[in-house]
Amino acid sequence: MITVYLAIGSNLSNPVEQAQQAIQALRQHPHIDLLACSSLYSSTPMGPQDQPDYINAVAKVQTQLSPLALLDCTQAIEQNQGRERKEERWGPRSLDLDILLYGNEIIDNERLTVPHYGMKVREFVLYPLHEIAPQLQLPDGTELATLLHHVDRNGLTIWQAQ
Ligand code: A4P
Ligand code: MG
Repeated sequence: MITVYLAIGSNLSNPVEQAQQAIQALRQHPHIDLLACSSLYSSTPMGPQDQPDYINAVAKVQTQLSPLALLDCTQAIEQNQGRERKEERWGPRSLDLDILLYGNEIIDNERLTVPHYGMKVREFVLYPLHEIAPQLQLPDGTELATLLHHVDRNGLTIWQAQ
């Protein structure tokens, strides 16, 4: 079994419900065990500012799925929740599920980059992750707690405590 951290993000079509539904989908998945989930956070948009605030959270799961099989699952959950892929970079979305960490593996292929390329600088990833994994070390040895010291909360607040 591999321990995996997933980032959940939504800013369209009732983001709180989107996040809760995604967590429920992970909980019910036959090949994924949900171990923990952070609170739901409200965050200001990274990227274009003319879009609604986001709801963000991080889930800790265990799975025997390969990285790409897991990506198929998370993308299927996105599709089920009405995700449309648009051209605009960092634009609004009903649900985004990103694989942050897959055990201690470093993965870099056409479909998957793990650790997630933006995770070290995104407050809406680091703070929820720290809530459920305060002792975490990244595969390169970086302490999560150290990263937090360098990243401003940027208005991040707990929307719904878990
Ligand atoms: N892909 C590669 N690595 C991964 C990974 N570790 N996890 C590939 C998941 N997917 C990965 O993803 C595009 C492709 O990335 C996938 O087909 C997969 O093969 P996508 O979900 O279609 O596109 P995306 O999520 O829009 O990608 P992008 O542009 O990287 O978006 P980001 O970086 O995730 O940013 N502001 C706040 N406050 N909160 C947010 O959650 N999110 C975004 C999206 C912008 N601003 C935000 C937030
Ligand atoms: Mg994504």
